[in-house]
This record gives sequence, C-alpha cells and structure tokens, in this order.
Amino acid sequence: MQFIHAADLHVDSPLRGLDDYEGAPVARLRGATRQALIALVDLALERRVDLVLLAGDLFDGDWIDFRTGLFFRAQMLRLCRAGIRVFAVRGNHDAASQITRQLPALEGMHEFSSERSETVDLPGLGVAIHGRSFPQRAVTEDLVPQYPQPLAGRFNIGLLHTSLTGREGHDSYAPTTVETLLAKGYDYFALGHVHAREVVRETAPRIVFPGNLQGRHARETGPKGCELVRVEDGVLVSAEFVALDVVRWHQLELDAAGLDGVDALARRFADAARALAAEAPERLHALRVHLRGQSPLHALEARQPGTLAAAIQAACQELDGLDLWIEEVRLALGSPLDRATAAVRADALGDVVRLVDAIAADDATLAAWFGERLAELGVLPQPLADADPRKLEPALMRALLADAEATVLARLAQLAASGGEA
Ligand SMILES: [Mn+2]
Repeated sequence: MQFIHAADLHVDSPLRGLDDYEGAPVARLRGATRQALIALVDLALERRVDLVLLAGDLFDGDWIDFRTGLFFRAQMLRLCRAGIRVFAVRGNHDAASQITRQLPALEGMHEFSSERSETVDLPGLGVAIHGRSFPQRAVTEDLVPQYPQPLAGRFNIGLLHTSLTGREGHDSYAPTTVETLLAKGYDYFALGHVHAREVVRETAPRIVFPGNLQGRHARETGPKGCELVRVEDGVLVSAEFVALDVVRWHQLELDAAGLDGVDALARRFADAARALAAEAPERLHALRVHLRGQSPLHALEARQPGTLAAAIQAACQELDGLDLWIEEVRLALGSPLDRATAAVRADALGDVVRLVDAIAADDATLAAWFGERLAELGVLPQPLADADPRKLEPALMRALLADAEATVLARLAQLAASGGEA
C-alpha cells in the first residue's frame, strides 16, 4: 500500500505585489500553485499510489470565482478515475466558514467533517484514517483528544492541521504536543500548517509536516513537495520526500568583500547563481540577493543608486540555459570608514555616526525611530509592506540603518574629495 501526504497547497494564492516588480514572470509565478498540483497528481498516477492525503489549506481563502474550485476538482477527478482515493481536512485558510462557494461532491474524495472527528476504515488496504476539518479559521483548542481510538489490525493515520507546539512564522492553531500524539496509538500523523518541511518524529508513529507544495514568496525557500510513503503488512517500510515545486525560491547571500567593481560583482554573482540552480536546472529559480560586507562597492552605489542591482541583473542576462529571476537585491554594505575614529570628528561625518549610534542605542529606540520615519511615508507600497516596524526584526533595522549610514558617509566623503561643502 502506498500513499501520498501533502498539505498547504494554497491553490491560486494571489501572490499580491508581483505587479510592482519590473519584468517579473507574473503568469508563471501565479500559476505555480496550479502546476505543482498537476505535478502531484502526475506523481500519484505514475507511482500508482492507493491514497492521497491532504492535510489542510488546500486553498488560500475564499475563491475569487468558481475557476479555482473547478481546477482543483478536475485534478481530483483525475485521481478518482484512476481509482486513487483522496482524503482531506480543511485548515485555517480554507476552514468551512471561509469558503462560500460550493461544487458537487466527488465520489472517491472524502472531506472530513468540521463538526466532529471521524474515522474512515479501508479494510481492503488495511488502513484507517482519522481526521477533522477546521470549522472556522481560528481553532484554539487541541483537537487530538477527541480523535477516535485506533482500529485494531489497521495502519492508523491521523490527518490533522495544527501548529503543534508552535512554529516560527505560523499562527497557533489547534495546538497539541508530540506526547498527545504518541498517546493516541496511531502509526502515522499526516500534519499540515507549517510551510517548512519537518520530520517531527521518524517512526512509531511517524509525524511529518510535508511543508507547502509550492513556495509562494522569498521567505518560503528551497525544495517543496510531498511525502511518498509505503506500508507493507501494516508496517511503514519507506518514506521519501518528492519535490514538486515549479518555481524555487532562494535567499542568496553574497559577500562583497574583495569586490572592487561591477565586473567582479557580476562574476561572483554568476558563480553563486550557477551553483544554486544546478540542483534543479529545469525549474524557475526566484532569487532574493543579499549583498553584505565591507567593500568599495558601497561608494559606487552611493554615487549612482541602483548600480549594484543592475550589475546583478546584467550578469543574469548572460546565464544561458538557466531559468532565473531576481526578485530583489538587498544591500547591507558596511562603511569602509573607521567608525570609532569618525565618531569623534567635529564635522558632518562625526554627526552622522553619532546620530546612528544614538538611534541604534537599544531596540526600543530603534523601533520607535523607524516607526516615526515610516509613519511619515504614509501607506507603503507592497514590496515594502514587510518593512512594517511592528514586524521588523531589530537585526534587519540595524542592517538598513548601516546601509543608509554607508550611503550618506560615502556621499559626504565624495563631496569633501571634490572640494564641496559637506
Ligand atoms: Mn498553510
């Protein structure tokens, strides 16, 4: 008996803000959640699995129109026609209360009740599946104690959308603990909700978050896909991760140390990008580039803002045979000035360094200063939406501040060198 376990498909996730990016492959990015679902169904058919288990957040939220639901149903129909049964629970994003449109049920696909947990017994396969859907978005209680007892003589699977004991970047929903899961006496927990893949427990029972099927933005990096599990005579004999993503997101860290100009930067970027895309050359790779370190590059950027991002875009043009898109280039370049020496100067250079030190004195002062500056800007455009001071990490604010300082100092130094008034 073989089954696929996937979760967090977020089909037709809107990927807001893409239109603000120049040259973004918008259609391919927006279509990626659909293509990944097609790949999942292809895999199920190829491997002739018996079951497909979907652990919630099949959809991102209420469908804009019926097309999302019809597309999803057509894919499930491909499985059902091949005799593959589908079992699903709803999570916080597609809770019963969230989806207002409905389509005729599909014979062969079972969606677990949102009112109570229930068991589907499949004696022919020697499997029992236990599950419950979220009735509304915010499920605050532990659902596991109400899950049914395991059935004797079956491989018992618990299908559950949960944040478990809490995971960074994920709201706490249907919280529970590994101990509570163990006490249940099941053989496998097919979890959903956490978008980063995590094998919480290897075996007896195996507890897995497969991660989402397709990364949706630069914070959902690396391979995304599903679990393919084989059970023989009631015993799990193999479990493997299969990547199904069509767009792969990366955060590429580039050290600018030792780079003296745009040519050197382009070469360093090209080498790093080639290495990164080599793992899966057939996919579209979306990169957020972080350029860090102390380098004369910061002076180039200060003189002509946009130079470094353009150098990276230019390098990208020459990478034939690789499917790459630069989502964003973030700069955190250090000032080559000796800050300690600059801080005691009586001129404008000293003023800048002392001001930055005062702002960055502690996290609270830093957050308050960023809050005031951002408030002055009013509503932020979408690419800057995560610059909301309530969401910013102190480390990121310090990096932004250091970058701004480097820019100002470089301009001041330039003015001084050309004999202008600083
Ligand atoms: Mn999700």
